[in-house]
Amino acid sequence: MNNPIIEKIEAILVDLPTIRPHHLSMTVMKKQSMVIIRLFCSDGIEGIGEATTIGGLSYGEESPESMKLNIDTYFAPLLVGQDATNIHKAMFWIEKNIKGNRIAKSGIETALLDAHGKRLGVSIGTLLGGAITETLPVLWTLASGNTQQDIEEAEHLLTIGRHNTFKLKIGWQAPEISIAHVAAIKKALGDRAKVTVDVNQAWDESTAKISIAKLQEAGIDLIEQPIVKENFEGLARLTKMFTVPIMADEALNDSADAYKLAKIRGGDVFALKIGKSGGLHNVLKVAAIAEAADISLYGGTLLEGTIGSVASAHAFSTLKTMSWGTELFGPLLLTDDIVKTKVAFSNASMKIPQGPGLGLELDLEKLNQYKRK
Ligand code: MUC
Ligand code: MG
Repeated sequence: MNNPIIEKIEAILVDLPTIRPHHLSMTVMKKQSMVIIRLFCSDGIEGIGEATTIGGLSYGEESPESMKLNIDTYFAPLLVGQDATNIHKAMFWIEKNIKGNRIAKSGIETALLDAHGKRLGVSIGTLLGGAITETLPVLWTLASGNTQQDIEEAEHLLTIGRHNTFKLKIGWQAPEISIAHVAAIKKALGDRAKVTVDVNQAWDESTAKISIAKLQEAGIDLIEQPIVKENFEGLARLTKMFTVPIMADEALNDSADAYKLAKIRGGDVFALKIGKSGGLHNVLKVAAIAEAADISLYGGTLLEGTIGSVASAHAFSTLKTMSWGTELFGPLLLTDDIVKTKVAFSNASMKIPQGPGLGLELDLEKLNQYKRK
């Protein structure tokens, strides 16, 4: 009997409003734009995936619009007619013919895995070799742009028990203002919460040296990507200089980056993201290099909605230890969703859906409502 083939791929631009403006060093988000992928197979099975970045072209080289265009023009013709059950072969074919475009590749691989999981009646975690956990710790990012509002937001989330770790997005103001903001929040929350910061590459190395010393003094738990992504040696120098752990985010994409960074210990922690690495299998290769180098793991996000966040969660659930937890809170930053069953977040963690594939079902009415017209 012949295996089912991929018959059609649709890439749909979806814009969902955020619950409040989200301030990062490179942009202020008032909505999230995602590319939702529908992959139809000849056995009647549909797989779904998500390709999402942050702030148009402000985070990286792929924009939502370029991802849709490239999926329609290049990915789909390569995939239509291919065996829908052989994910490695389909991704190998894509890799051979398409350079870069890692976020789009991740969305496509997610849709292939979702379809195959549905076909076999198993979750993506099972397809990847088996999940070690069905829940993952999830922090919340405070980024309203206002210190007092951030404190109130954190207090509320601590009271309802939804989160106990907060990441602050800094670097969009002068370093002294950023540090005062962080110190005020840490002082208000005290030992009741862990506080981490993400500078998103905003400082040069000498500013980072001065500023991280002050953040360490203020009791901050983790410093994420303080300097430009290309400065690997700088990350290594900062890692050596401070007790507070330094995390590589934008510097780390695929396993080649992981290898180079691990060799010079450019970070105590690696931020894993399926989009940065070009998919779920690739992110696990990055994790393997980190594990071999005794570098800790953190489950990162590109602020994906539910589909991308759950895909990430399935990959992360197969890892032995995620010492720094995850930031898969993307769905909670959005006012609405395009899946029927929302993911449950409580006790500072998320419950990973265990149904076949991703364990999610698209809400076609909502998809149509938020689809870019
Ligand atoms: C990033 O750079 O880590 C993660 C949380 C958040 O608010 O933004 C992201 C991206
Ligand atoms: Mg980051």
